[in-house]
Amino acid sequence: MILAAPVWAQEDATREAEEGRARFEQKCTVCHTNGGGDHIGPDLAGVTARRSREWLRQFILQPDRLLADGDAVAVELLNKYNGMPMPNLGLAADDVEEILAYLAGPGAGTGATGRAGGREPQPAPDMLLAQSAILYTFLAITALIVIVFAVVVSSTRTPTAVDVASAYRLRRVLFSIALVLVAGVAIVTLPRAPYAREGTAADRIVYVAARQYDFVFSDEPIVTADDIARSRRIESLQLPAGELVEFRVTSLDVTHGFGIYGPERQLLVQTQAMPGYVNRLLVRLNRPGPYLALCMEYCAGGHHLMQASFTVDDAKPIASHRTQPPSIAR
Ligand code: HEC
Ligand SMILES: [Cu+2]
Repeated sequence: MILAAPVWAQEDATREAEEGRARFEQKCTVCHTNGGGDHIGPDLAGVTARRSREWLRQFILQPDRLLADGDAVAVELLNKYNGMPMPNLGLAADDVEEILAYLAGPGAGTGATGRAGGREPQPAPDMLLAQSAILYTFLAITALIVIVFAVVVSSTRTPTAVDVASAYRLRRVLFSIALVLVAGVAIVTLPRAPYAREGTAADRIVYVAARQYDFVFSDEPIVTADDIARSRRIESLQLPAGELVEFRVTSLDVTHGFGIYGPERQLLVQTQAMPGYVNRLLVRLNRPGPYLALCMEYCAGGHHLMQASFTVDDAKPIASHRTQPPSIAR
C-alpha cells in the first residue's frame, strides 16, 4: 500500500521545485532548455530518467571534475557537443537538489523555460546615431588616406629631383599640426572620460569574478570557485543611481573582459578581467535602468553567452559633497 505524503511534505517539495525552477532559469537557460530542444547543451527534459541521481548531482556540481576523472558519460557528452565543456557554475549542493527537484517535477519538460526559441525580445537599442557617426567618420578618414596614397603614387610615376630641405620643412609643419590636434582633442575629451580619479574613495565596492561563462558579483573578494559556492555572491545586484561604484575585477580562469553597457546598450566603461590580478573600475552610473556586463575578450566557445545584468535605481539619490568625478550616462 502506498501512503500519500503528508501535506506539509508536499508543500515543501513544491517549494523546492519552485526554487529550482528560478535557479534553472537564472543559471542554465543560456545553454539548456527543459523541453524546448537542444541548444548549446542538451535538452534537459527527461534527464532525471536518463541518468542516475548521483551522477547528475556530481555532474551539475562539478562537471569539470567528472571530466578530469575521465567519467565515460561526461567524455561522451563533451564529444557530442563539439568539445564544448559544461562550465563549473560554482553551485552549492542545495542549489543542485532544488534544480533536480524541478527537472524531475511535474512542471518539467513543458518547454516553458527554454530560452532557445522563447527568449524575450530585447528592446531595440537606441544607439544608431552614435554608432553611425563613428562609422562614417572612420570611413571618411579611410577615404582621405586612400586618396593621399593615390596622389603620392601617381605623382612618383616619373622620377624628379626631390628638394629634401623643403620636404623636411613640410614634415615639420605637418607634425606640428598633428601635435596640436592631438593635444587639443586630449584636453577636451580626457576630463569627460567616465573614469574617476585615482585615489577617489568609492561609495560602494563590488567584487567581480569572471569565469567561463559568467560574472559573479560579491561584497567580498572572490579568489577561488569555492568562494562562490560559499554563497557569498550577490544574486541580483542593484546600485543607487549616482553612487560612485568601484568594481574590483578579477578572473577565475582565463583572461576575460568586463564591459558595462548602459540602458541604451552603449558601452560605457570596461576593463580586463585577468587571473591573479584585480583591476579597479571606478564609475558613477547616473542613469537608472537595466545594465549589462559583457565579456569583451574572446575566451572560448561560450564567449558570446558570457554576460551578467544589474540595475541602477534612482530610488535613493545620493547628495555628494565631494567634487563630482566625471560622470557617464548623462
Ligand atoms: C555555458 C553553457 C552551459 C551552462 C550555463 C550550463 N550547461 Fe549543462 N551542459 C552544457 C553542455 C555544452 C553540455 C554537454 C557537453 C558536456 O557535458 O560537456 C551540458 C550537459 C549537461 C548535463 C548532462 C545532460 C545529459 O544528457 O546527460 C546536465 C544534467 C546539465 N548540463 C545540467 C546543467 C544545469 C542544471 C545547469 C544550470 C545549473 C547547466 N547545465 C548550465 C552547457 C551548459
Ligand atoms: Cu569572453
